[in-house]
Amino acid sequence: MSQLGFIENLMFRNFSGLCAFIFLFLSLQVSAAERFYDLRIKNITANFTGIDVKHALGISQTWPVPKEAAIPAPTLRFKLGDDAVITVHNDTDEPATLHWHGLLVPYEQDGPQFSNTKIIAPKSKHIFRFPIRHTGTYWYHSHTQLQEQRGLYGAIVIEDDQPIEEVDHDYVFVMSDWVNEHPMDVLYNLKKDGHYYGLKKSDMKKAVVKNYVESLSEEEQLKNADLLKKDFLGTVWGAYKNGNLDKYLDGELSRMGPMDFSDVGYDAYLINGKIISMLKNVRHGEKVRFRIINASASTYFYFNIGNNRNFKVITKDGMAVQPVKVNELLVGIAETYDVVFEVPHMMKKFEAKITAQDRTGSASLMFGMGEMEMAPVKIPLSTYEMDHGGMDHGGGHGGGHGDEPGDDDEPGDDDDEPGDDDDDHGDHGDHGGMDHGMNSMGDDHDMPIPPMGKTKQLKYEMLKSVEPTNLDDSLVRAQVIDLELSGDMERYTWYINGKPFSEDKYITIRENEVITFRYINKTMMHHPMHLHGHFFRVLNGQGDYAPLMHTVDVAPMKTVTIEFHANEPGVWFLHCHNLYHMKMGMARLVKYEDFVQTPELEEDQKKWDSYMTKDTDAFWRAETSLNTNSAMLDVRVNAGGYQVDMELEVDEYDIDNLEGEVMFKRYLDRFFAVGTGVVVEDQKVYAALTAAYNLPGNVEMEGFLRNDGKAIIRLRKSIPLVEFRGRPIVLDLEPEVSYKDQFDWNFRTEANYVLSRRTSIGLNFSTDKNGNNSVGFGIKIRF
Ligand SMILES: [Cu+2]
Repeated sequence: MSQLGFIENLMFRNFSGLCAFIFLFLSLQVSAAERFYDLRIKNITANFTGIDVKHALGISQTWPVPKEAAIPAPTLRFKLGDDAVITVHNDTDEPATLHWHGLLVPYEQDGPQFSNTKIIAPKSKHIFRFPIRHTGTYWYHSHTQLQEQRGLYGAIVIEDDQPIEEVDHDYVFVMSDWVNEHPMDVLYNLKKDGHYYGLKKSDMKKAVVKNYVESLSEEEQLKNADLLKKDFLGTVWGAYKNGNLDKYLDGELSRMGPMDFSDVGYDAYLINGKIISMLKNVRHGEKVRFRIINASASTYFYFNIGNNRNFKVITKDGMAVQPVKVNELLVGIAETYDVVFEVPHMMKKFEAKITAQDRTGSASLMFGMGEMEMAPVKIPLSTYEMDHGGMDHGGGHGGGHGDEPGDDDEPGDDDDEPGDDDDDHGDHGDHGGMDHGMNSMGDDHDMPIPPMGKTKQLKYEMLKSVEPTNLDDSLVRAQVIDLELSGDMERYTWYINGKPFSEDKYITIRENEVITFRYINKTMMHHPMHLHGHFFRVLNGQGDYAPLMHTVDVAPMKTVTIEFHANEPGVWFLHCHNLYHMKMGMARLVKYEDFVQTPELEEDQKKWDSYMTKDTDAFWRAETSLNTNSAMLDVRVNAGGYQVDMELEVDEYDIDNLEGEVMFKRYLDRFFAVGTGVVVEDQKVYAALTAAYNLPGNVEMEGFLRNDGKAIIRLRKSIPLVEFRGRPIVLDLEPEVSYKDQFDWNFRTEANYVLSRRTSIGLNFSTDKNGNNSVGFGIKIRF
């Protein structure tokens, strides 16, 4: 429907529409700077992978131009100095919110429920009004539940005051991740086991490798046959084969264990809502600007054009930076970059490609004409495999800490002569394997064929603001606030300074001071830390020209320092923009001292709080095994720092042999829990105290003290030994010693072959001090 048609529709078919039109017309007369949007949050059916997904959410636009609800939501465009007036109708039957990510807005217009803006109740609406104070590329998304993962996100473009660079085409480039399961189920699965998606991800990585190898010539296929044997399950044998046994042991010693770059096994990655799409009307020799927005819920993306062609980065998080030429970006969740490049004068079609950082998949946008020049395939890495030459992964950012191996001294960095702006591709064009998107500069490398050619990835250190960003020296500097980021994959809880959001909500700051946050990442994952309502300086070694950001990537095991002038009184969210991390605790509210929140919000919270998922919610999991010699049942119910563990075992299927315990525990920190409960043994029930501690080496130690004076200490260790046909064989060891009048011991071990998330088959063996041995086999089922 054309805009005129829409107005006609409003005027003649709908009286209230007519009134709205007259009102809008009048208000446009009053202030030409008011820019109206009328948006409707709707339930939609999405289908990205051949499966209809009914729980998707989209946004339709009824003003200024009607648009159907889709993923992503409509792009909102403004000019500097505009007054944005955005009416958001919630047509669904669940509460919703929208947050304007990166925009400086008054406190109560920011969006998040309970802290800033009232919930947009089902079948109601909310009008947002705020002045547009700066230019750039931003986005908006739901800040309620996991709606963002269901599709509630879209771009915001605020036109340049004066064009940063004249281009022929200016496109938004919204990247996102998609999972067919309901995101709440995804979260439940992760709460059962942080590595829940390990098998799915391994299968996806194997598929990427297989497709890649099959695309090669027969000769190359033979050379690369080893790729097909890669182990993506993090087994000890796999680590040994890759020469990474030390990293496996380090991970175990530090009790972190393996972490992939993303916790979720996604079904699709999207550019503007498409896995593969084509940009029409882009001609050779024309200049293109992509406004890259990472709107994904938990995926960092590599961005490449063609066979590692250069492009210029001109903004980060909407703020202009001194142009820097690179050929790869690693875009953190919720970050935005504007890049500019010229379509080379050659009869080729180019692939702009985004690859998920965990390398489970990609999405492509083609442009140009002629033979295809694809972007290099990023071969998935084994769990403990480091990138060869530090070329394209791992700690890509790490603001101010450029100590990544091979960061800046790779071959290929220096072939980027200044002044080759208009012909910045020649130096990559003469490498072989172009047909397969390969850049086989592998002669001097010991890898079979490097999966990537020369990459020059953007590092934060390269970002330099156009204008000085230094803060007035006369301002009072508050004490540096350390924010340590950590997580627990066992109970899937994420912490700042060892506490989830529920246990420590506020960081209080004083107006007009300079606030410094030092993010210390103690995990093997990246955390994109976003602060609402402010731009902060990232201290990356650029002095007065430190770049301004609203979201900063904190790379694994790295420290990043930011500072800002506290001049936006209010209460503002500070959180990891990995949606699942935020929801499970990695969040705070930055509160200006003496700032009083509107009482309305408290009322709102009373009304809607029970609807919201929290890091203290209860999640359960269960496992049962039926063996020839025994049966077992384990149930765990976890709610924040509280946990109930029930473990029962019946030997020889004789109820007289029932053994086990039910324990109620309180976690005092990530590794240590104390509790009380009952122990069953020899047809008697005892009261008991318990203490559980996760020892370095990821050995679980549990002690029990029974009311009859018996003391028991049990150790548990699980070792993924080896992969067989894409599935792991896991060895469990469980020695136990006890004392009452005399020492006693028993030992149990199992080897299980994991068939699926649900089932394993295995052998077990147990023995004790009295020489009672038992061997059995059976099946294990997880719920
Ligand atoms: Cu995070």
